[in-house]
Amino acid sequence: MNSKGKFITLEGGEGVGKTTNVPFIKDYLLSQNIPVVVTREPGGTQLAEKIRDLLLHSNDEAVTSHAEILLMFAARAQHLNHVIKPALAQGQWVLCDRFTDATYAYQGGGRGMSLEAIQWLENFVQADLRPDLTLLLDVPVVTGMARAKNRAGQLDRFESEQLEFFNRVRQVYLNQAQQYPERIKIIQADQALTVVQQAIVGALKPLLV
Ligand code: Z5A
Repeated sequence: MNSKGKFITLEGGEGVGKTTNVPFIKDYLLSQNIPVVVTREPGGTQLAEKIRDLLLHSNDEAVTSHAEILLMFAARAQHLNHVIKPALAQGQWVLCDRFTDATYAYQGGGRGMSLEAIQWLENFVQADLRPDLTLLLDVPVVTGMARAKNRAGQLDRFESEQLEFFNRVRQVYLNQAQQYPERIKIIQADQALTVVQQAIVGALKPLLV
């Protein structure tokens, strides 16, 4: 296979349904005879998964916002070079659960880090690589938080944040969608799953031609 694959990212605040919809999107692409690599951020390689663990579960020592953002991009550099770029070069599609829009939303919106600094790091680590399509699953913050709380298990460092944090996260995601309407498609995800999935297919179809 010699044509380059497409890079699809899935974004949104907590509990919007990313994990639920990843297998659906994968199966849909496979049904269209499209080879797809499914991955996630932070993570996706051995080292990046170790960084993920540090980012989500470091409770012994406060993680500064600078350390957090640099660790996000350190994990991303590994992931891009060992997984994403090789797969795209081989003609496979890549479906990634979160990518750099999450850094704008969580570190920029949530933590208040400078968006210019994030943009600089994005250019430094990714050069001109950007997703071909980003599906932004959007639900009101209280809905997402309620869904996440209903799941079993302990909340991680991000999930333990408060309502205001997630309101800022959501606002930056929506701003990003307004700034890049060609790339970022908003999927209203507070609807029945079958309706959400129809909207996802509708957003994917233009990429298939
Ligand atoms: N992070 C960051 O700060 N900066 C970065 O650059 C990157 C990441 C890349 C890990 O993300 C954390 O990393 C993340 C941001 C940070 N922290 N947070 N919060 P993650 O993606 O691994 O974890 P997550 O965001 O916490 O995902 P999540 O909470 O697991 O949400 P989700 O995957 O979008 O939701 P879900 O598990 O698919 O669904 C939640 C529940 O809702 C579940 O019970 C479903 O059955 C239910 N659900 C799903 N869809 C529906 C519909 N349509 N109706 C009713 N119920 C539904």
